Amino acid sequence: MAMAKPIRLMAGATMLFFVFLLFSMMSSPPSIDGLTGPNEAQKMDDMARDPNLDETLEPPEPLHRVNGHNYDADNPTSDRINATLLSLVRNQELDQLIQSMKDLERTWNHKFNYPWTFINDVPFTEEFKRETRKHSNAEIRYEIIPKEHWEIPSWINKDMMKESADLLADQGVQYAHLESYHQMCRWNSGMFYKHPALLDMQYYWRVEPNVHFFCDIDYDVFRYMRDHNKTYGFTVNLYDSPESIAGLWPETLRFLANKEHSLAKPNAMNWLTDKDRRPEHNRKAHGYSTCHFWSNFEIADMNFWRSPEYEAYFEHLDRAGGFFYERWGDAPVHSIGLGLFADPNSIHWFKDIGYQHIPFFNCPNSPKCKGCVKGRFTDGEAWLHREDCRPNWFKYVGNEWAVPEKEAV
Ligand SMILES: Nc1nc2c(ncn2[C@@H]2O[C@H](COP(=O)(O)OP(=O)(O)OP(=O)(O)O)[C@@H](O)[C@H]2O)c(=O)[nH]1
Ligand SMILES: *[C@@H]1O[C@H](CO)[C@@H](O)[C@H](O)[C@H]1NC(C)=O
Ligand SMILES: *[C@@H]1O[C@H](CO)[C@@H](O)[C@H](O)[C@H]1NC(C)=O
Ligand SMILES: [Mg+2]
Repeated sequence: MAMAKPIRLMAGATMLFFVFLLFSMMSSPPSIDGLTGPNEAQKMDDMARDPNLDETLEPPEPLHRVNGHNYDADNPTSDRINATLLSLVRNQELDQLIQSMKDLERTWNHKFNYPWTFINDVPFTEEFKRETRKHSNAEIRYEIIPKEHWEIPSWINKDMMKESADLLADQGVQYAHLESYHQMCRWNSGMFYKHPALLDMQYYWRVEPNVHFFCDIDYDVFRYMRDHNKTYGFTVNLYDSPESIAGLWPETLRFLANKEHSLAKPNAMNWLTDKDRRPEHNRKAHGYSTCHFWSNFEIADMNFWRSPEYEAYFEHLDRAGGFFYERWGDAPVHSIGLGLFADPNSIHWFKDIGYQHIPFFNCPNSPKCKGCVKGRFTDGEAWLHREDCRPNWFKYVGNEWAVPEKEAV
């Protein structure tokens, strides 16, 4: 049905107002079975000590290592499992991607030779293929995203999207008007693991252009995930910009109000809903702490994203429209999904993987690391230290790498 432009705009504005009304009403959310807030008595202090300063060697055995030719690139019966290094990347990010490749090949993959999968919404250039091939002995796959996985869904109203972006930009939300950024966040939230080229894969290590890896890793991290029953691995845990996700938690609660969706037992609900440490963030995000695993680094099992629980959750969020009317990131969406539907014990802090995506680091205290300052969280402005949410993760879920009580300072 064709509508005159002013009428369409007015209709859009009315809908927008309605959505905001809903969001503001959601500040007293419906009650959910099994939803327990943090214990008021446990007041959160900052970490007494930074666990990155503890001497960090390797995680517990079993660890699977190079032994003779078992990980040679051309070994058809190698010990590699069903896993790939994975990068969504644009042609113009070639140099930055090569930076990331060099670091990861030097510190880990030249030993294990896991395949790389590069994915793009447009075809890779010959130059991109030629240059990236120079930096790994492993197989490299170049894939295009199916249109229907990337394009803005039909139920999204473009006028409303534009007006929402204006409002978000007024509140200082980065990339509010960049449509491709919204598409990227949605794709990373609920689409990437459906790519036909990944259907025969179980584990992935997400790598972005222009990240740094600092420490030699001498065991197969994918085997570590499998042998230790891990679903998800992270390095950095942060607070999010509440303005970019004002409706995400209310929409999550609406999803959970349907009793068919049962939470994992145990789960990380108290980490998701902490309001002691940054009360303002929790208030602006309507009950979500905004704590999330920083998803530019992920080592994870795609079968979790493929599970009925997560799939239903993503579908619900996608229909709600917040990837486009707000700027829901894949980091909070993944993190909430994990917090609700994964056993927290299956989430692993890769404390030993030295990592930087500007402006944050994970830098362990280990002789295997070069080029980062142990315990440094950021090299940016001092206020960025407030963005560290690891203290909440360690408080509520624990830290399997912690030194025994008596040794702690
Ligand atoms: N092919 C393709 N890749 C994209 C597009 N937008 C983002 N990406 C990739 O998605 C990942 C995240 O995008 P970034 O622009 O780094 O987003 P960010 O990390 O939130 O922002 P920065 O702090 O600027 O790095 C990167 O691997 C990008 O290369 C796009 O439109 N097409
Ligand atoms: C790899 O993992 C996928 C997803 O779990 C599975 O469908 C496939 O059969 C696995 N392939 C092998 C060789 O194990
Ligand atoms: C992983 O799970 C399997 C099957 O449930 C179990 O046998 C094994 O002991 C677990 N391994 C670890 C390290 O927890
Ligand atoms: Mg980035």
